[in-house]
Amino acid sequence: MKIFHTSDWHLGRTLYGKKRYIEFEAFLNWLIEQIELKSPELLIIAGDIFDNTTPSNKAQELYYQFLCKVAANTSCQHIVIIGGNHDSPTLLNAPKELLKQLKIHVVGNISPDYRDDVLELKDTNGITQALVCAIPYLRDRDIRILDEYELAEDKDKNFMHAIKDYYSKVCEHAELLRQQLEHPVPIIATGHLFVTGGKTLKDDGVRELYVGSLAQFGATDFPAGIDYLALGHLHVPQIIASKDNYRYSGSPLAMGFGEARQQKVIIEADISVGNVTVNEIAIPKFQPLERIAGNLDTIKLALTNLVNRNESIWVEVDYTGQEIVANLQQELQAIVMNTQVELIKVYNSQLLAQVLSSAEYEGGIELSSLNPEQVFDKCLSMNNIPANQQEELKKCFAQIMQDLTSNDVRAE
Ligand SMILES: [Mn+2]
Repeated sequence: MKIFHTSDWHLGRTLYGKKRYIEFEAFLNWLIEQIELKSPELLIIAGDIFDNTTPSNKAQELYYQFLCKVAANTSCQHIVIIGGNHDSPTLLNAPKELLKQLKIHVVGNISPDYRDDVLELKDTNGITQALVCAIPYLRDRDIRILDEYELAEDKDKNFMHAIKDYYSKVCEHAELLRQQLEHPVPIIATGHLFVTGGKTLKDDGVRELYVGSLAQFGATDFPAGIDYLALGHLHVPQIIASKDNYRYSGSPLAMGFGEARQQKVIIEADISVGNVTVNEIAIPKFQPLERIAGNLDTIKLALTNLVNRNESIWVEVDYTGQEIVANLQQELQAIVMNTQVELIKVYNSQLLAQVLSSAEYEGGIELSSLNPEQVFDKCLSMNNIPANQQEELKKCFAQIMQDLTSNDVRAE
């Protein structure tokens, strides 16, 4: 069976407030072309379809238009979609039954009976082609009965055990189904989680899954018998533990300037029982991003070179020079004015460092230059919170931040 594996679309994500719908649309159109060209029978989208739990109508429109085009106009017979940590499980699941009619299988969160999360995919003649273990991002409350007396140090460990158990029992059920079939078919598993040893890049937009967690999920914790493992969550495409058939496809778009130069891909895999051939298909860069760092002269020169390329480029500048340049933004803006180069973000590290180290804000710094953690740190020091309490408070803050972004606010 030939499949396409992609993940982490983050539809609706912005770059410092700049909307990126043109890029998302270009990617989806490109993906449809690839599906027409290579004719996969199955497309897997391994979570983080949307960037947040309340995606805009525009983001949803892109998603449904894409699904409709693939179902109606291509030979791709099945689409499997799982929820990621950024997704609202109930939002993904709302049209589940309707999409099922188009052979689009959505698993936003786990089913009441885990056996239902093993999908038996059939061809047009009704012959089973593959079994797919579709395991969305697992939240603690989904897979465990929470015990309020549980010790904090046991929590991580018990939760991680529950995740491993869940993967085991779903895959065991798939194995059982496989043995009952007349012809052996491949087992494909898809999940959204962090596997120990996975690569991330600074600024790639991957949100920590479990705050302060020491418990880990390793490559050897996946049950045996999986012919291909399609993972989502990490945004850098990669192979897990040197196993060519265990992969993260990574995100289709660079999520931040830090990964602007990284080649994004989708995975094409030909899967039969015990045998997989894998190929990465490079995704074009729909919007060139560039990151420039250095002193004023370096930045001005680099910026001029970008202007001379005469194409649309979005730029992030990080001024790291020694002297304080108060009107940096204006000086750089003068270079790119009336050109195709757009300054998306200018970091003035010197000015920032000065402001962060002084006791009071004296203006000149934008709040958007700071992340919430930096603001919280600043708050701790301004209020003279003793060092021995800071650690615990920072942990609580991180937990609150995570709850704010991962709660399924419209679930009822
Ligand atoms: Mn993601």
